Amino acid sequence: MLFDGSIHQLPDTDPGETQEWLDSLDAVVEVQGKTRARYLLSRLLERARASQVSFPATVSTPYINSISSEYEPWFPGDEHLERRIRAYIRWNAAVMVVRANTKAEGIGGHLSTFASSASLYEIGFNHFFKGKESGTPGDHVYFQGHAAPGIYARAFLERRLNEDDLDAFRREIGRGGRGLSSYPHPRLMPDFWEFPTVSMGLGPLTALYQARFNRYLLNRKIDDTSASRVWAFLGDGECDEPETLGSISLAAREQLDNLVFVVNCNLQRLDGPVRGNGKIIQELEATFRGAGWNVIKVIWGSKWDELLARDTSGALLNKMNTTVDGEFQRYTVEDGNYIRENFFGPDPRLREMVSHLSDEDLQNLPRGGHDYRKLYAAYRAAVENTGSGRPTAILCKTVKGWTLGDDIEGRNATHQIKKMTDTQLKALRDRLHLNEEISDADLEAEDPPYYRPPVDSVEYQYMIERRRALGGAMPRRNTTVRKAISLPSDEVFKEFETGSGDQSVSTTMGFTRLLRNLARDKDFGDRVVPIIPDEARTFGMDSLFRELKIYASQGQKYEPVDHDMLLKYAEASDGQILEEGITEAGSLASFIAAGTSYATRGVPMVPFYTFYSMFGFQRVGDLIWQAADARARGFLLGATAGRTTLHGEGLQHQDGHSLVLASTVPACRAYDPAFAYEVATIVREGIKEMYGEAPNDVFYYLTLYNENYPMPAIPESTEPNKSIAEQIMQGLYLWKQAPTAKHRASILFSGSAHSAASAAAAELLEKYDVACELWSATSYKSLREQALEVERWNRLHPEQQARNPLVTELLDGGVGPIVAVSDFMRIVPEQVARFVPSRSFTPLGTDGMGRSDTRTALRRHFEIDAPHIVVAVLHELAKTGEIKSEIVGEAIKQHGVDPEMAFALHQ
Ligand SMILES: Cc1ncc(C[n+]2csc(CCOP(=O)(O)OP(=O)(O)O)c2C)c(N)n1
Ligand SMILES: [Mg+2]
Repeated sequence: MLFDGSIHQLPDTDPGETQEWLDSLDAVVEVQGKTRARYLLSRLLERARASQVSFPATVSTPYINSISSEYEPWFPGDEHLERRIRAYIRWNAAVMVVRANTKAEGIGGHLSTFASSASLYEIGFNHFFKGKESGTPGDHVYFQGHAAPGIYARAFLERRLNEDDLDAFRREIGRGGRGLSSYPHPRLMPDFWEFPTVSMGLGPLTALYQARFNRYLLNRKIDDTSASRVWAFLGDGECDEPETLGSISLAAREQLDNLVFVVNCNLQRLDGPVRGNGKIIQELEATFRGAGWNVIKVIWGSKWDELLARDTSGALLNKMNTTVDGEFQRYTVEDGNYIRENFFGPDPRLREMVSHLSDEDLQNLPRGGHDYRKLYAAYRAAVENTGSGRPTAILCKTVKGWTLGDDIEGRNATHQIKKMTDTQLKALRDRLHLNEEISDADLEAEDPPYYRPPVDSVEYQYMIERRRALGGAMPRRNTTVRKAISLPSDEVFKEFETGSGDQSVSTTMGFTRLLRNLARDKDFGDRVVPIIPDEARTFGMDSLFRELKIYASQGQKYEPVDHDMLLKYAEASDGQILEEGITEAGSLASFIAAGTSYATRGVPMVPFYTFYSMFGFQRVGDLIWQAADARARGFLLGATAGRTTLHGEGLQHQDGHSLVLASTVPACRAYDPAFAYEVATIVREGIKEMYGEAPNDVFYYLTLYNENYPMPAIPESTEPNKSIAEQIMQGLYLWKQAPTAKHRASILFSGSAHSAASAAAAELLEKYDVACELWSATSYKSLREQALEVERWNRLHPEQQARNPLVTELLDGGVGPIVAVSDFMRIVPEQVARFVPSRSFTPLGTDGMGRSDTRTALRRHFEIDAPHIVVAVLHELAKTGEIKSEIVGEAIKQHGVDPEMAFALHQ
């Protein structure tokens, strides 16, 4: 802040001159008042800035437009035509929601969000948003989710959609799945929507990181992104989400002047006012300016300019500054007389100021967000701000439900209104001046009609010409590759097949080595995007700093403390590693930007986001879901996985359930590898699946453990026509065949549980004459999905020979009990239990909250150590009478297992 004590610590080099300035100010305050004093100070600050006298920015300005009318640029559009086009779009957007809800009660949709933001979008469509038609990626526009009907309505006018399409709004099943999705969902409309936004806060966050990723691509000389601007449209209520504002300082730090936030400040959210007792625009201005953004406020429409020009006393400005949002909302629903009495009336100077205006005039004094000239000026300023190094936030004051009539506009319930009566529709038609296009008779029909001007109309020609000039219709998602990717050579993966000999290493170390190999690959290496949230040292990935360098848009302006060390903290403007700092949400946003680059930029990039397992799915699960919607490709690596393998950290760190959460994400392939060759195989095959000739829009989740053990070599396949690689990808393979013995059993292990499984197998053979085969279960999720598919096929093809799920095929014909053990909850292996009906299936896992202790103690506590596996196998054998129950009892005793110990399921 400007006004603090720090100035008194500096020497006053000319006290006389200082005193003169202060006296002048005192005189102005005394004689002409505070308003005049403020005015003079602001002019001085403006002059100082123009003379390059830098001083800390003030964080807030008065409650008026940032751009005064004399600085507004010439408006290059045809006002009349644009108003007509907006009217058509407004009409169709409302009608599609109304029709949807008449046809299917409760199907929902939103009228009032788009009604408040129609001009915000139309100024963009007609004058700013760059499309992709010329073969370039154009601008990246993040539409506010609840404004979707308006975006469809424009596409309808442009002939990209027809009436049937509009009638399929929110009807995403049927018509071969070609409905209009309720919100922007690339998953459901992959040729239309590019960016999912509807989970509040995630749109602005991902837009910000998209702008940052564009700079990353530019600085790394992978793609020239300089012509692409990122526009994010968001709600004022949405700004309460921590994700919305949480990263804005990054945008300023990274000098993202390629980023524009347009905040639709209709002063309302779903239930009521965003800041009834305050002023959301002022609050946001201070927040964004404080973070270093260029803020442009568009508060008042042109008709206010004349009033402000006559505000010599400052009374109007004062009234604007001191009226809270709750009151402003009230003025939108009351008549002109109420405004006269309550806004202007109490102060005789203001009452006099508007005495020449009728009540209707007062009611029609518009907010800035409905004034296309003001909006045009703001957007122009944002675009011209390129080069300043500052991102721009445009704060537009609008009315929620604008034009929708007295019952809807500005009402607290407006967000939820989905239906309009005939009378309301008639009023809307009149308000939009569509009487010629839509007759009373039209409105009496069962459904209100859509309307679009014919192809040879001037309106149609105008809007098409505008879009043509700007590079074609939007939004449009396209996956044409501009810069092809070459897959890594097999060499990269080879070394992992032979194992690590006697050397003990972890799968995390194996992965780090693999990542380095991938980044070194001659053709593929460039496309690798390692992402880490301040955890590289934990994972031993700091070894990559020096070789790959940490991305820092401004390079490294200092010599790091560890400059003379091998693992120095090396930053560079073309660095490859995105070291995000402590933000899992930001890291995931980078993952999404990199993982969708194949579509947004036509440049496939391969993100490897390595994070603290526990702070993945449960911390940023909604962003992972959004990644799935966005059709992101890439690898999520949950390091320090397992509730007992990560042992000293306690219950907030030890993850035994990410695989459960991963099983809820359809587009996620989840793996729990035990060995380095499994990790390498999954990454190799994953790259092929996601970036090969027929790419799939999925992403991979792999657990990585920090327990060191000798990595075995890849075993021989025991299946005649299937490689081990194929079997690893399918989720289960025979890792070690059973020896011969009296009894038989199968032990399934995943991840770090393999050592307990091997130890148990050895003991069972030696002491109890039980021969165990050992299976590595790399993905229960894959096994289950395949089984569900087969099960369904069988149900729907009752007259054909039933097929067997893979897991049934592999296990059901075996002999003896199955015990499945992992460092995750029991529900993970249980996903496939019912597909092995003829054998008993006992899952062992880490249900309950974590603890800090040694691995040995933890594995005993969670009952996943070798003795517990032995007991489980023996118990199942006893149940079938193969062995006596006393033998189980003895084993329990012998291993010091306390059968009466409380089961810590809820602890
Ligand atoms: C994370 C999340 N929480 C809640 C919602 C439900 N929701 C949808 S719109 C909305 C209100 C939006 O208000 P605002 O951001 O001001 O947008 P407006 O419609 O007013 O433009 C809410 C709470 C959501 N979509 N996402
Ligand atoms: Mg709002």
